[in-house]
Amino acid sequence: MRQGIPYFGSMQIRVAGHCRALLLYALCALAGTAAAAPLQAQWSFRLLPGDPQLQAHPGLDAWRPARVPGSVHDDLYAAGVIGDPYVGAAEAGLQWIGLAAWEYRARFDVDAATLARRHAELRFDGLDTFAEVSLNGRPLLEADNAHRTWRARVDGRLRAQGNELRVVFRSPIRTLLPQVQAMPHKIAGNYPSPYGDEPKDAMVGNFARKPAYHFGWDWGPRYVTAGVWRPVHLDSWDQHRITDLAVRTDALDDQRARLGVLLQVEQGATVGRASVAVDVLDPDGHRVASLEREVTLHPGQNTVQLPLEIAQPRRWWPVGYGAQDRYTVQARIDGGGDPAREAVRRTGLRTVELRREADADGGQGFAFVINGVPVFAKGANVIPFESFPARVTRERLRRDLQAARDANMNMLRNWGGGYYESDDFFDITDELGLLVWQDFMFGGGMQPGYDPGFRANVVAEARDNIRRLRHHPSIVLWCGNNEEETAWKDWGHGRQLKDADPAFAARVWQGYVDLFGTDLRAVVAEEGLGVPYWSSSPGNDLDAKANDSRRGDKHYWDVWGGPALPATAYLRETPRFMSEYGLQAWPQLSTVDAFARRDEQQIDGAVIRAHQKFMAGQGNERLLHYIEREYGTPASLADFIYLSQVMQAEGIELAALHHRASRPYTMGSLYWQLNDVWPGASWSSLDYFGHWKALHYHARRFFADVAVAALRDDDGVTRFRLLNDGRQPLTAQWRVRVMDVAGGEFARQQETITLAPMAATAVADLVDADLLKGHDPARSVAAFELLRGGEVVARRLVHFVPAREQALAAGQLRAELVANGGDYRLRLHADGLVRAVWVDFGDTGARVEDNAFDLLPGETRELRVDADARLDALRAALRVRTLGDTLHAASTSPHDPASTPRTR
Ligand code: BMA
Repeated sequence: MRQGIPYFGSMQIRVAGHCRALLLYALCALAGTAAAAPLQAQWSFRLLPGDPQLQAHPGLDAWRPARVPGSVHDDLYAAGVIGDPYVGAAEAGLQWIGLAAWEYRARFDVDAATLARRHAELRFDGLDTFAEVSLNGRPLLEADNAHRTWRARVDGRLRAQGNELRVVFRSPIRTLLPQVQAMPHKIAGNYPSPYGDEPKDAMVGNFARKPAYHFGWDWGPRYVTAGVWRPVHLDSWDQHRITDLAVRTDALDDQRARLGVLLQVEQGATVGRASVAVDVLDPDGHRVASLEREVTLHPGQNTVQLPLEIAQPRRWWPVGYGAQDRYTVQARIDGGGDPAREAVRRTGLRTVELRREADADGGQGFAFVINGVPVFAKGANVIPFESFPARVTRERLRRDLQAARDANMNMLRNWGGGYYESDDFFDITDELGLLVWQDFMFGGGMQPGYDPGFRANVVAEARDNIRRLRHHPSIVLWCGNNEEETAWKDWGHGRQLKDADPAFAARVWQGYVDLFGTDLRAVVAEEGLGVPYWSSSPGNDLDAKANDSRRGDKHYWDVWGGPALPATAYLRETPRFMSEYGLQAWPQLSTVDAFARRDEQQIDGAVIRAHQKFMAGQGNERLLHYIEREYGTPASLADFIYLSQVMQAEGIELAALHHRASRPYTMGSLYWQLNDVWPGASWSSLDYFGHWKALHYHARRFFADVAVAALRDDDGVTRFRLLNDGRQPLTAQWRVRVMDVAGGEFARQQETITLAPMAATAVADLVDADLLKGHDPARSVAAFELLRGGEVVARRLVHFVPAREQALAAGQLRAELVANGGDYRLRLHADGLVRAVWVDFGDTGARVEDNAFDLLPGETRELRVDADARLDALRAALRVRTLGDTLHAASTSPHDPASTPRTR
């Protein structure tokens, strides 16, 4: 049966009453707001009367209940007007929503204390996008940027009862289309709409400051949504209020930290005196520094600087390098006592350097150095977590970010085609020690940087978001955009425009340079508290060449994209920092069940294609190209899913280990992509429901501090390297064994070695003949291992032929599930070589401690299984797949797991 997609919207509402006590208020203030209470209101929405869409959708001009924060798609879904936008092939039928104007209305009362205060302000943390706001019948503000915070003073405009706030959202397509269509030559957009709602030759997305992925991307649907997508606050005060609190680290060593606490204080119409106090609490909650000062405040914004010192400061470190200690800085003006006069930030003490060392041969490195320690960045790119961002809960973020850390990642790149993530996101990355590379929100194509008004809008957006987020120690880079420079220089965007209109092309490029070379760099320098700026990914900060393996960061898509080279091509691409590379895979069947009925589940079916966004649904052909080259032709959708995951995991592992083996020349490896925006095919390692694809289990091994890189290229040479990202040298044994797939070792070598810290150590380059010693390559496997105290701590297998030619027999795995006190154990025994074991307990909710691994002939492994279900139910649900079984499967039924081994 088709499962509904869970709806998270209602859990987002924040409750004002929880902010009373200072400590609890501190937690609220951590949400990035200096001082404000969320507006308590009854919200409704309707199609704006008179809108042309009314003809096709009569009756929608009647008010219906709405949720704020939210989106019009979610409100229409909750009202029963539309079906679930993630289920079936719903997209084509919902594009009218993005062409309509929507009106939201909030009715609210105001308490006496608020009314009695001299000043009041309504603050909108997110209006998506072209919005006209009115209060009690009078215009209040006009907004044109979903990424900005919009504020309006409402002094004297509130009443005790029956206030009415209205927000009209104009269709971004209809708003911008006339201006875009009037351009004699267009600038490059991203993904044209296949649905006819927007002309393919006049895309508006790059002219709107709205999440780019809403217009459709190659991993997600096109839903040009609208709405109040972040909370609305009502703030009130008398004399003055704190509008921002920043903590600058002026000096940091083991003995002391010198901090500059920067308070923004807004003062009313007359000059006044005030007392300002700051306390710093250490990670255990002990007060370690305090300061109180009398200041003179002038009408308008005042910056108050307070110097503080902390002795023996505790650093914030990325995971794997030390603790994630954080300090709490509390500020009060006039003794505090209400939200407007207090502010709290939780921050960490660390230094960040983007090290750009030049080589003798003209190359230039790209390495993050945190607290003086060069960190090899291991991780993935993050895309939005939903098409409708207000659905994303803190629990959801924690689930996927915890999974990133569990897979031994230490860095995530927040890609520029979405939105600036919530405070929750960064609070969790701070806590987990995940470094964040933060793009500004430009996902590709080009934008009207030649328009000073557009640039000013972006600068305001950048200032809002840097100020909101700059206390987070996890943020270590602000990057101008995703792929705009390389698109202009390498994909023909620049050349085509130059051919058509050289003068306009020059203006467009100058606008680009002004925006990303000058304006955003300046805002980051002014506001970013020392975090480095990088103009584009990939790039070398406006160097002549944008995507250069020898300089700066690199996106590499010759595997999967363009020429669709085999995964071994990864071994011949050695950049300074690989910020994107990827292979797709389908999510597991239970995730497919959430959007497709069983009778819709064919590889080439309409619903399956609707959830495969690469090249207008052609992604499955690309997947088959990779699967068939290495493994063979899948017999069913279930086989296709499994083989796509095996292919993705093995390919990305090869690349990631190569990057790590190239340390220190290469200093980072971020694959595309961590997560999903909806249930569908994509490059992610976590699916929409948080299930780990095979890749995520592999990542936990290939990103582990200590790992084995045995990398065999098509020329039959295996480079054997040992990786140690730890800060200490490590003495261990390496061992190489070569054996028949049915068992029987015919070569073995073992030696003790000391691995240097934070380094890749070369062991040997081995040609096939050295390893095979005359044995049949199709019947052989080599195991490269690292042992400590006799235990294998890391292993990588090398095969000498593609899997489809390897003598992998079926029925080589025996599985037994036994009860073990409160939990269960799964015993697996391999008679011969077993590749790509996939353990699946169906919908029982059982969790197995490892998955997606290989077993050597004669090997036994026991895995812990956490489950609430009974033993017989688990046994009935258990399916274990292997590559050998799948490649031998004759079954064509889409739901036969095809490969259940002998289970007891
Ligand atoms: C990269 C990204 C995204 C895209 C991905 C997969 O170039 O920057 O724009 O989703 O490739 O094609």
